[in-house]
Amino acid sequence: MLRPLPPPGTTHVLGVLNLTPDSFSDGGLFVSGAAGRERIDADAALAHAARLVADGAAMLDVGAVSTRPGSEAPPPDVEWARLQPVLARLRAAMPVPVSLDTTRASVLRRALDAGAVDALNDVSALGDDPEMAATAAAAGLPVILMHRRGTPATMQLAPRYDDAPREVRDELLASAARAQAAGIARERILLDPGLGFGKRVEDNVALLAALPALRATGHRIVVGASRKSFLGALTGREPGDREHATTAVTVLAALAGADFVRVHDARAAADALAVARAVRAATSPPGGR
Ligand code: PMM
Repeated sequence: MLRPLPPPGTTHVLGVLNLTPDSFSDGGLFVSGAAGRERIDADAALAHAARLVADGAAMLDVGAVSTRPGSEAPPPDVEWARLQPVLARLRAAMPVPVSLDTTRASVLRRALDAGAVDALNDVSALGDDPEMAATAAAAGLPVILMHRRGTPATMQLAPRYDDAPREVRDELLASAARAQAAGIARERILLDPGLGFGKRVEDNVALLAALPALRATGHRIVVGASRKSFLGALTGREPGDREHATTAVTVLAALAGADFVRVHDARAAADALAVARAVRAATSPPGGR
């Protein structure tokens, strides 16, 4: 049985659990050792997930492939070998829905067989694997379609947009139409502008400014800015020191009506959202007082 996503109408924390040796801000916490002989510290990963939930994550996003600019994906068997020791235990131990951050249908199928996933988070918007849309549709999964130009290996080489918000929205809507044609119900399709994925600093900023237009598509929205390099460019801070900048994006996303913020530090986000929610609730509707 799939667990339903947290309800619409407010912004939720989507807590990140990266089972990777090489993610840019939290790689190597739970996966260590040489390729082919990796060691997964499942207990530490579970403890981290429990802390994310205790800190306010309403959903967990688990991934085992780094999408860091310039990175190459490992084979699907390596991806699954990282997920397998953690995923089913995690799903059983945690009271929240779990999304799987993968672009491979074979990996999603194994996770579904393990009864360990409630949603798909696909950073290729179902584009990398021709079997992904049908696999997600058959399972009735909600899907997060994230916008990306190019692949992680190439995406930051020369990103260029004339009008990033319009182009990203149009490309996401085209992805959503393909997902619907494959049998995924419209209300199960969430859109994510893919901050940092083939975008310049100014594109990321413009995309944040234009979140209300993405929300106006009627799809639920996910925003992932946590510790990303555009925040480093704006603040001069290293990845481990971008939490305040991340929190600023959390507030901006909440005020723009985003449904999820995908973050590494659930506590900072949950606190910021509590304040943003209270202020939104106290804001008079147009024509009101
Ligand atoms: N960012 C990363 C990975 N997966 N998924 C979605 N939907 N949105 C994102 O912005 C996103 C993602 C890269 O960040 P990480 O390496 O810290 O997980």
